Amino acid sequence: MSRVFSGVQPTGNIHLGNYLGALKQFVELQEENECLYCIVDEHAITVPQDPKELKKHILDVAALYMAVGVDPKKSIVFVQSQVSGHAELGWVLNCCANTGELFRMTQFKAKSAGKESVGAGLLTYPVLMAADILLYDTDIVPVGNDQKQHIELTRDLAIRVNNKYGKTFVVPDGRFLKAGARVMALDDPTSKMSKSAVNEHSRISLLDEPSKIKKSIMKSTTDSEGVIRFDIENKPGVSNLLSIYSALTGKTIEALEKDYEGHGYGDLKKDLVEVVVESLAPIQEKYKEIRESKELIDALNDGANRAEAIAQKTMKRVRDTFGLGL
Ligand code: AQP
Repeated sequence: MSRVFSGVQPTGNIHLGNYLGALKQFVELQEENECLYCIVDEHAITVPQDPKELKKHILDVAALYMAVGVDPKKSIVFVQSQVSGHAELGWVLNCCANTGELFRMTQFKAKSAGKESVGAGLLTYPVLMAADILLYDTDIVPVGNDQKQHIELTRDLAIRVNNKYGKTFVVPDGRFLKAGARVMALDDPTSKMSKSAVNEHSRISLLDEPSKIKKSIMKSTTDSEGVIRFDIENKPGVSNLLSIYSALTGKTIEALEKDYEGHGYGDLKKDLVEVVVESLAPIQEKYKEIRESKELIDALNDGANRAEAIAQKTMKRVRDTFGLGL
């Protein structure tokens, strides 16, 4: 049995990219592995957050995990800040990371672009992510493609410590899906779909109403060729719509290209609206039930206790490795 760890930031409602890139894997993996799924609230504060909204979003994301099928009886579902080992190991690993490698992270470059000054947490975010993963002796990290560089850094840090001090950390592997690993923004298919993008029509959130889903998909950027075929380089918009369609229905891209031979983009978009609305309806129904239930907080507290027990063992080993404490 492998140990699996992943997390999502409570920075807004989970969108199709988060779902297809990460959450779908969470559900698959929990059947045959020991899984820890975290709501990474300490990552969220690397950019300013409204405290009341953040607290609400933590529960929203937890309820969405469960609504898509993460079962808190099978998996450990918990909130990052309830286990102090994340911040503690984050500090230890900060002392092992080089500033040069952190400045090279593309996510840091993107989120700090054009700003005169940003919080130091934005720079060291990938180190905290490494701590999240290494704290649980994780073997597998199911994530979207955008996290590849951060997983590489996690592996580098683990190997660096193991080489210098002797085996301390398990070196994890990222797990990326073929379909859905990188869902692009609907208004700009050259950027990834993101919770924090200003244009709400750039994404489809799992809780969007059918009318909003329709508007976002019908407005989505395509091209002027008028032929429905998959070609990321020259037709990123149409390719993105085909990828979403394929990931939600299980139909291959080739089969979709055949189905839509001779059809216009309007037909593809209309059908995709139906596919998305139908796929999200059962998730939305379950979400409402779970979000209002008392069991949600009980499940998260129980998850935090179970995660804490694993984290304490790792932190004892880490303190011994680095000669910290008595
Ligand atoms: N567009 C995407 N396509 C596929 N996977 C994606 N993920 C994020 N965007 C896409 C995956 O979702 C998981 C959780 O991501 P996160 O919330 O921790 O952080 P993020 O990658 O920064 O996501 P967002 O939506 O872009 O949030 P903001 O806007 O707040 O930064 C990860 O596994 C990620 O790979």
